[in-house]
Amino acid sequence: MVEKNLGFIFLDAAPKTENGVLPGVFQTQQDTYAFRTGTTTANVNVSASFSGGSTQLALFRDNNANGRLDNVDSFLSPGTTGTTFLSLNKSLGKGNFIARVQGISGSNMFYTFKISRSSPGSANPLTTPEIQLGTIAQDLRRRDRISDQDTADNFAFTLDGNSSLNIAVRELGNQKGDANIRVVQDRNGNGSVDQNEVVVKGTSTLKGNLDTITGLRGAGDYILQVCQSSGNTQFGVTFDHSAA
Ligand SMILES: [Ca+2]
Ligand SMILES: [Ca+2]
Ligand SMILES: [Ca+2]
Ligand SMILES: [Ca+2]
Repeated sequence: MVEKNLGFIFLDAAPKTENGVLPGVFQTQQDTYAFRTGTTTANVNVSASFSGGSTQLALFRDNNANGRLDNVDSFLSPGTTGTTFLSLNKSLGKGNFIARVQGISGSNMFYTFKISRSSPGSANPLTTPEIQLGTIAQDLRRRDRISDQDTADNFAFTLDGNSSLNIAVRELGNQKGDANIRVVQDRNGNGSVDQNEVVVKGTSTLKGNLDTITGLRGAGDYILQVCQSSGNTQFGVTFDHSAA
């Protein structure tokens, strides 16, 4: 078990990366990463990428600010479970926090942990493939939501060389929240969005409840990022496929 203190996470700095390994002993193993945040309420994005196993990522408030997970600390729901890609996207004010990485497997579980803190309204700097859509070869619809508890959603998809895609994200319901969208490619496979990896940013309508990207083409792996600009909202995504 590793207890690491990452210190202060600076606003809009490059994501911090830690490589870890949980021993494969058929018992739940865990590492913890403590961090501090400043007065600006900002989007904190945390991810853990494993090669397999049964894994979990959870966030706690470090109430006694000692950098260690103990009984007085409080769980900040929800945690995420999975096998390969785990992520949390939360709006957090000033405080002391701990991210806990857990896993259980018969063999050693190597993982990469990432954390970033970005200004409200800015896009998610991490490329974790949270929602995996596979190759898009026909029209596709999805619904999801963004809120202070989940400030960003990453939709991972693949296009072949004969496809063209129009993407529309519409805020649903009472429209009290606003989202912004962009498509990125993690070309160097490091799990974050580097300078030359933004493919296209979405265009917003004047009224602001519809964001669109048109004529996306070119064979490759992409990620549509739907990010909170303000408030909480449900949204619908339409992937409109046509032959290029
Ligand atoms: Ca503590
Ligand atoms: Ca969501
Ligand atoms: Ca998310
Ligand atoms: Ca990258």
